[in-house]
Amino acid sequence: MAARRVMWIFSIFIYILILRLSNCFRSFQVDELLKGHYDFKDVMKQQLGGKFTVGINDPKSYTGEYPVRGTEVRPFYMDVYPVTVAQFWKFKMHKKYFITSAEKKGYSWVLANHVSDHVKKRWSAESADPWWLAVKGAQWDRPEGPGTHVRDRLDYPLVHVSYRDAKAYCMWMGKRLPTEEEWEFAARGQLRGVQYPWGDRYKKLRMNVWHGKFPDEDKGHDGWKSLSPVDAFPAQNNQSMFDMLGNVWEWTSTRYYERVVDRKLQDLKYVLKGGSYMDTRDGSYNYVVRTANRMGQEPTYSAHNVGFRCAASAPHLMEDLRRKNTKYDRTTPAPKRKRGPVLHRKPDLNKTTKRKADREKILRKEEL
Ligand SMILES: [Ca+2]
Repeated sequence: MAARRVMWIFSIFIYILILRLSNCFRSFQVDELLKGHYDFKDVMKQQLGGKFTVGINDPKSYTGEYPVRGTEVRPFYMDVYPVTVAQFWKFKMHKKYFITSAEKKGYSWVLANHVSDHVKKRWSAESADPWWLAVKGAQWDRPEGPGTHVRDRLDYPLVHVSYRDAKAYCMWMGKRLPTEEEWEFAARGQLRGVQYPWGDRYKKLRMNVWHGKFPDEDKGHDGWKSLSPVDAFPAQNNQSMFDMLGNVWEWTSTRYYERVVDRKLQDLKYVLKGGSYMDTRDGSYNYVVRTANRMGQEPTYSAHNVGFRCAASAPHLMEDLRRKNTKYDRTTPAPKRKRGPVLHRKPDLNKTTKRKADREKILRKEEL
């Protein structure tokens, strides 16, 4: 009896040992896979902040980007790229018990065109919008559902990520989500009030958007018919920020409210910025992709075109901002000039070359 018990304990010990060794081996494999992808994209850019305007002057817009309004942001840092698959994978390796909203719900939204027939039949359900499918098992490492993987997409933006997931990742990194104002400030660089990060005129091959008739055909004139790597296009503004517009929507920490509904009656939603590969540059299908545009979603929402990037406060740069404001702000009153004593002298008529009439006038006053 005692010998059997010892055998049981020994077997359990061997089983745990094998399990731990296989986990270690798997971690090593993942580390090898992520090497060269993880650190490369973990770069932040300093944004000095200051006064600027958010929104756009387009009265037809119904998303809340109109009217233009003045605001101010404090100095902060912003991720140069959206968070990539490799970065999040690293996070998941460290936080093994963290479950994303999509994993918890068991499904996430994927564009029907990107789902295989097999998955469509067995693993998906339609929604009110026929182009969206709720795909069972679609999550951060299975972007198009069962049978798909991200091993060859390590530099792609992370998708199927909710506000809650994004916030948890940023906190783990010692950062936070940007506010809507910060996001717009960083997108426009030094150019204020412009539609695109590079200016007001649309340019080809600068962002990943939809070309063609939605949802049947994406012609992929920009080279990409679905998601693209975060550095597929050159930096979009003069601050070297990549992928701000197009590719994936990005979560912010700003609450979203419909303008015409009482705020107290509205569900909790957060603002997403930047547009995605499913949106168009002119708004012919879905959203207009421009710096001011915005969308509101619930904190547990996740989809194939939603990602995020992180920000961090920079209070040590406040003095630099104050100095900049003093230098450039035209509303700052000019310093008063010191004036010397006023001297009251009698005019010397012999030395002046005034006209005769003036001379006579002065003489008359003196006589009085
Ligand atoms: Ca495209």
